[in-house]
Amino acid sequence: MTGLQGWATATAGPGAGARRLGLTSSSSSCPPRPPSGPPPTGIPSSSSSSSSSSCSCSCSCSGRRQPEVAKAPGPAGPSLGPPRAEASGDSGQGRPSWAPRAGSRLSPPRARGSAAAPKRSRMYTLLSGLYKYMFRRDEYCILILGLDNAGKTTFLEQTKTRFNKNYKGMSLSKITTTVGLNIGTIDVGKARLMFWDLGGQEELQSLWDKYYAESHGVIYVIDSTDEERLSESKRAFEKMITSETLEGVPILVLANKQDVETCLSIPDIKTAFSDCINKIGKRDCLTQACSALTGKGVNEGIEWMVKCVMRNIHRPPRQKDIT
Ligand SMILES: Nc1nc2c(ncn2[C@@H]2O[C@H](COP(=O)(O)OP(=O)(O)O)[C@@H](O)[C@H]2O)c(=O)[nH]1
Ligand SMILES: [Mg+2]
Repeated sequence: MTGLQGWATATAGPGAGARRLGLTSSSSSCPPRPPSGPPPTGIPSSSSSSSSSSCSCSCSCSGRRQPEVAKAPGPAGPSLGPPRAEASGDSGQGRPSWAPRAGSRLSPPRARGSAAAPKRSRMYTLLSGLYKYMFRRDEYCILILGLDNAGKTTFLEQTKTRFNKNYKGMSLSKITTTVGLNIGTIDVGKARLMFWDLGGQEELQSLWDKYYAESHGVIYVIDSTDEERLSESKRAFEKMITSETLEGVPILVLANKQDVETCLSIPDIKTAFSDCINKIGKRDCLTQACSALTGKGVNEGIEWMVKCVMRNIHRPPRQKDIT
């Protein structure tokens, strides 16, 4: 009944929109009147002919008055439609021919149109949310640290070659010492990893902590063939993991150059770094055998890192739309 009421008043001039939305009471200066055109969709064809009588009021109802019977309270509403007994008659005797049967679910076209607007806007919000979800990447910054000559830049080049389909990197054997910083990006599923390969020389190590606050993960590269510098590497590692700015950040330790026969094994390296174990704290940490040159262990290391940064709720990613 409310729908009909709204429809009837919707044609009655200024303020009709508000009334359609149910913002006004049903009492109008002029009684509701039937539509002059064809019936709204859903109205039985028998009710399409108008049977209005004349109205003498000065409102915008065009001088047509709704028959008295339409105002008689019916069982389902206070002001519209005839009593049920009359309304249920097949021929529509006793009720205005334009009035719908009591209990029918009629919704006037205008009222429907106004309901469709918020529906469309909800649909737009849903679709744009879905689009953003599908075409959005979570960006993580990964530091590649370790002493100079450990194989950091070689590892970065190998990673880019493996994870970027069309990437044509430089020949790995031609990589020379990094003076400043190398950067690289790969996409793994919905994650985008941005690598910062920092110089490992002693004077450059003091710059590492400038990047800690922004990083989501650290890959620490050890030269497994350089036993002499292992303790130096351990000191740099220890300093790094005890930095408060890096708290909770996952660390992947790469025992690199495992392709060299005489290299130290993983247990050897773990023993050399055993002092650091209780300083690692609450974070994900993995020691992975690797050869940046041949690619052994590279995929495993990266996939582990992706998993860890994604589940680390303390360092949420930066979200970027794919362009
Ligand atoms: N045999 C072997 N050599 C490697 C490996 N990774 C790097 N290298 C070599 O180690 C040297 C230093 O590598 P680089 O990537 O420049 O080290 P960075 O200073 O840590 O960036 C280069 O001569 C590389 O070819 C590896 O997995 N196996
Ligand atoms: Mg380098």
